[in-house]
Amino acid sequence: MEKLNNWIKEMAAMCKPERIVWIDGSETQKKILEKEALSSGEIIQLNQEKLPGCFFHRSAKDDVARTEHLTFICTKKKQTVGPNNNWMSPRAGYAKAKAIFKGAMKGRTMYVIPFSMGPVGSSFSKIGVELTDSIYVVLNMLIMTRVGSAVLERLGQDGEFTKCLHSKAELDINKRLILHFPEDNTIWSVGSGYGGNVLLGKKCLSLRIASYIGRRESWLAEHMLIMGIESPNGHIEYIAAAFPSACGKTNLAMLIPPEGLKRKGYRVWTVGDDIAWMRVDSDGALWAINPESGFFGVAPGTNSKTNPNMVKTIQKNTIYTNVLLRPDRTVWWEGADGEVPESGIDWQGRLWNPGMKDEQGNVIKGAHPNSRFTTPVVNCPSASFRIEQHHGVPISAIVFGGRRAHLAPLVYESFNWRHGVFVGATMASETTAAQAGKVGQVRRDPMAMLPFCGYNMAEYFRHWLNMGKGMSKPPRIFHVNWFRTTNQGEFLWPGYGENLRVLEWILDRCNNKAEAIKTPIGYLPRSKDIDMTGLKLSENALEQLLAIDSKEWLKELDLIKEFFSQFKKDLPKELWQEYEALRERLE
Ligand code: GTP
Ligand code: SPV
Ligand code: MN
Repeated sequence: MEKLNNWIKEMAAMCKPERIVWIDGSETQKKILEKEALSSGEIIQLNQEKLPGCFFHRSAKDDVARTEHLTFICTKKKQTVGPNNNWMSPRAGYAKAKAIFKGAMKGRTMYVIPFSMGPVGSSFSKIGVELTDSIYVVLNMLIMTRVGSAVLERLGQDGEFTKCLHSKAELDINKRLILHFPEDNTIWSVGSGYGGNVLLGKKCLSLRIASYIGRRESWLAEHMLIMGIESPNGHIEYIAAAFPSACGKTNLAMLIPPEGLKRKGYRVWTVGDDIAWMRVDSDGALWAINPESGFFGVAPGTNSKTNPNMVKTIQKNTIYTNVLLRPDRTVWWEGADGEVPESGIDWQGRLWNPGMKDEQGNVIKGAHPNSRFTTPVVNCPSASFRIEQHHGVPISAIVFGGRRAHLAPLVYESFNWRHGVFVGATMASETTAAQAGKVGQVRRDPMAMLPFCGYNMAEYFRHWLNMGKGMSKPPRIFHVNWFRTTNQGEFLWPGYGENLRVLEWILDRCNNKAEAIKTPIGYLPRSKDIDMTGLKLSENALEQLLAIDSKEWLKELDLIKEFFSQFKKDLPKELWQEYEALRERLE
């Protein structure tokens, strides 16, 4: 414990907190913290009859999403982080952040949160300790990670842990930095109080730092959901799927099978909705765990039709952030169940009525588009019984996907692992409210990891190629797109539960039970290969969803070339070969 204690002393000397409190993970301590946060106004208690154990929190107006432009990877050499990360030298990073951290916790308490990503004691798990001056962060970490004394015991006398330091400081966007020091296993985050910027076990540790460690230790840390699909004969197969932020991972991970499928009796088991750690086991297959123990899910659009399992999950012990507060102290957001409330307090704390407009004439939303709930996985009716199993689940298929109004078909299968890596590496998607900045801009987002890969993406692609060579039973790799639209901008595919129709084809392909046609981009189902019983789409919709426009794809190839070129000689030549082969097939 000497290492841990010395580090805490050093950080406290810099941040100057009034006192230091260790989080033990007990219910008693949690209650005390809730009381304190209630009395300071940091959280609001919701209607305890309707929403027992639930709280509400509003973050600062300019602190409502991850801030990628303020997120840095700090390594000795700039080359280590590649062209897609913001870089600083560790010396500059520590110095800049120190200036903000200095005395930032004056008059406040510094909480010490020992946490485990992954089940405590699993050889797969990683331990972190987060120091923070925010009770909101503590309460969220208690849901999202395994916290407390058991973790300290596991850490032992001088075990390895990720040193995570966070302070709200002044919540000033001009004094906000999210810094990663992979060479020191350290994260420093200052000036924010929201989500992925401050729950340091999530994107910072489990993706940016873990991806760096994973390359060294030969495993994968990915922005992926994990779900089990139990088929009518009772056999459960697992898939992992990478979609960029706010592109449907949470919804897919807990879907309810649609009416009408010819094969009845499917059941979905949720293992995770955001992050997967995957390694090759002694059977030569890829096995995955979800390192988290909670969901930090997007509120808007969540209702009993789109995601009935989540609606049930968030009825208790849930923290709601930046949603609309109703007069009866329940919550609402755009696309929630029931009638639009007649009035409420919006996410900015202002009186709100439906249809209100701002000076530019735009409708004012009650909830922020990136408003979220933090809720324990155990609340979820579809939670997998394998979550606490230390070996995780075997993965049959990897699915990449994005939000593309055009181009990408509903689903296609790659020819092999190497081509699958190319498909993942060339993914693109329209930006969403999950990151600060413009919404709806198409950007390349390889494996949905653009904002989360802790090192040079060219090396990351090489790591993926190598992982394939290490498996005797590699998962098959697919690409999906639920978001293709008509020229009028309407979604062609109904999505949500109906997505199981596509997953059914994917699993059948894995088991050599489904037909496909070979196209230049990969194997595609014919319209009749997708079970559409009980689902009526407009005429030709399925054909449009499965159409491939070679001219458009050739244009896309130019963008891919531009993207690949920035890696110069670092890009694995296999990916250039895949690029050339695709161009030839299209031409
Ligand atoms: P992060 O938590 O940011 O990583 O997001 P996520 O990938 O888990 O996305 P989530 O499932 O929360 O979905 C984000 C938004 O996309 C929500 O508003 C959903 O209602 C919407 N969405 C999810 N699945 C579908 C779908 O199949 N079709 C359509 N049209 N929209 C969807
Ligand atoms: C994402 O943006 O991909 C999220 C939300 O899952 S956050 O935790 O804020 O990163
Ligand atoms: Mn995410």
